[in-house]
Amino acid sequence: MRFWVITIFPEIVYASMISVLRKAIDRGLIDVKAINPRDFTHDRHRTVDDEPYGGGSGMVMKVEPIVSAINYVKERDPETRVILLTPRGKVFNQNIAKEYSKLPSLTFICGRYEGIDDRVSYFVDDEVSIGDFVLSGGEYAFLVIFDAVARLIPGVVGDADSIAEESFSDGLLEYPQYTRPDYFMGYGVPEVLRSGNHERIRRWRRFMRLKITFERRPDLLKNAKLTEEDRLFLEAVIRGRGYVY
Ligand code: 6GU
Repeated sequence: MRFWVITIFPEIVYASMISVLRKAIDRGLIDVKAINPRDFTHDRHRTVDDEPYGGGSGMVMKVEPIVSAINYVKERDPETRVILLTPRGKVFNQNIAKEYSKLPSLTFICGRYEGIDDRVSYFVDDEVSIGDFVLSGGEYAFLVIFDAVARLIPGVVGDADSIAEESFSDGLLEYPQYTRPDYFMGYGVPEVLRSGNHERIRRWRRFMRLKITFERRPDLLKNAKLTEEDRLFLEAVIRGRGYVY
């Protein structure tokens, strides 16, 4: 899968390609290329920003260098989906990550400074935000989305089961994990996990996922895929009966 990033800070993008993502790049599963809008300017100072019409503080990113960069990418990769990273966009989530991971190519536009000339929006397919807070640049939003999407591409993360089981893949938070030692500062590992009884362990993990989701993110339960067993577990959680199954 191809990722293009339109950014005046290509070094942020390239310096972050480490660990799992670096290996995926080296193995040819994904390809990342940063395109600098400065390379599409024609003045001596390679100007990518200017004062806002109507006045006000800060600078605004100019439309021409960004649209020239989009056109450069589209000429080389016509099937790419162009995404503007902006706090105004649709909020990114695991469903969007899944959708993007099935596409052959994505192009992300990272805004900087106080904003970007609004006319850029006529040249993009989607506008996406990563949450209700303000970042100084879209580069960090790109890194978040890139990690979430890339790890869904077959082969990028070793164990397919670990992806299927983890938080949000079925709308629930993850169950608690433990490793040695059995006791740490008086805190033990739940007995059931050392029982060797795989059915009990499965039920306990499912129960804990439902309990933790109910306690911390009840909003997620609305869209979760629940079985008959899940409903019994949830009822026990709601009545405060603890782990009874
Ligand atoms: Cl995509 N960009 C910026 N600058 N800030 C954000 C964001 C994006 N998503 C949340 N905050």
